[in-house]
Amino acid sequence: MPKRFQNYIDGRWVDAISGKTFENRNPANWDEVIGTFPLSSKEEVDQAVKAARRAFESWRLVPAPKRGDIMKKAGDILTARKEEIAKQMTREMGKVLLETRGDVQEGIDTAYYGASEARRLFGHTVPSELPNKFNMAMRVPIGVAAIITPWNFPMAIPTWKIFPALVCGNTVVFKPASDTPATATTLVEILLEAGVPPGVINIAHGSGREVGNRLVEHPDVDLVSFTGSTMVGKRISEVASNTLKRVSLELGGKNAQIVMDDANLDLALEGVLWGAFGTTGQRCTATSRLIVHEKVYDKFVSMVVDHAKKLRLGDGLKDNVDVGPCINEGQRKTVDEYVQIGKGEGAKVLAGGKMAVGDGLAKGWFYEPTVLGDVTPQMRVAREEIFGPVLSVIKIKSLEEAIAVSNNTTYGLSSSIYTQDINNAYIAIRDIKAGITYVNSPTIGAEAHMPFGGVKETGNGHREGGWTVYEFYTEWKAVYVDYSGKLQRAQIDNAE
Ligand code: UN1
Repeated sequence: MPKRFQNYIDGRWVDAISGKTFENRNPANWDEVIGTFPLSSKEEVDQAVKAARRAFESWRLVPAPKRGDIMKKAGDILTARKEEIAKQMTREMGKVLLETRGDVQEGIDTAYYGASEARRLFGHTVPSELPNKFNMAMRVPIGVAAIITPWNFPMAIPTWKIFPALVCGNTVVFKPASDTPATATTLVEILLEAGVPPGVINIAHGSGREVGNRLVEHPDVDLVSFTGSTMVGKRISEVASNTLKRVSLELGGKNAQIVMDDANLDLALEGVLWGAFGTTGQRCTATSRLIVHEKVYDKFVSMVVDHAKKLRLGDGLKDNVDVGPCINEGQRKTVDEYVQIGKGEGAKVLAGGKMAVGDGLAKGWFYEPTVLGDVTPQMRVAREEIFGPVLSVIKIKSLEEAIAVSNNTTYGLSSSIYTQDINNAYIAIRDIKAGITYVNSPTIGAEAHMPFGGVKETGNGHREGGWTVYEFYTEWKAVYVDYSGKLQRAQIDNAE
């Protein structure tokens, strides 16, 4: 019998009110059921929001450093359980063990960063324009945060959102992706073990249409943090505007790695393989385009193709595997559709280009690591997010053209340039329109204590990670303390 998981609402582990469940299966072996999960409805969301609202009144009064101590403890538990969680995550969503360990590590880093930020949460003191008066601006908690997360970083992304939300004194209703509900449940268990009080964290499993939508429209939810597609992000933004919620959106990407004629090609090769095919290309930061200078194009593209063909597909729990499956049937289909669209537009399939079959692959959603050559910037495979193991290669003649091509997308999350010329590097840093630019490293690999997010249709201006996310989860309160003992009128009593 597969394990039966539950929601955690108002301090209790419970089934869906309807009793309905959904299954979660291993994408590398669809015969393997990870567990069954409650298929929640609006009622569960309403209960969770009510509990979170009630809990907010006491949680906001817990000193921030004490809340930080709980995050520290959560980090310690994650550290102790790292290997076990990584294995569960690989079974649940397919990426290789090396990467799921990294995913847990990102959660650990986020926990320890949060614990330290809890002792800062700096405000400002500002001189008053009047005598015997003290001005300060301080951060205050906001209320109930709805946290809606994707499946590609089942531990890291929820921690990016939930830890700072809690450190800042907000309470949480968590709606994880239906493809990774087990890892999400583990995170909630860890937070409870670390000392998060009942009601402060709630988890409701189910569909975006039902659970996610209700959270976004709910009048008593103050904050929504969402990572996912641009299409869904726009819809969330629209719905949330009816109740004037603060919304943080982390959306799609079409990230490019530029390789200049002076680049160290061996280094650039390692970078592009890791960036394009790590997590089976299913990162919002994945390298989806490779922009190569014409002088090294033939040489570098053949290096990439040779190595892409050698990548070993399989169950990510096995040692000799480089690339896991796509997350589900729909995603693999989308990948294949894009490859067909690319071919139709005139791109050449240089490696991969089809669903992978063979030993140990028959029951998983595997797709061969794919390199598309002769891609032009106008093609859909050069502009649209694919979210799979597909790399579109574009030839350019100059740095200026490389940057223009890199910018030729509605997205702006991550970017990369390989060059040994410091002038090229700084021009790229200045002119690439993206939230993140790497020099001589791939488009993936953001660190937990740096701002994470993008421009254009990648987001709505907020950042996750680092000190920046603490802006999102707090509100500023301006405080004036007049100790003059008389009425002092700003703008009037200090006039000449
Ligand atoms: C994502 O794909 O949504 O920089 C997050 C990276 C990881 C985070 C990716 N640290 O690729």
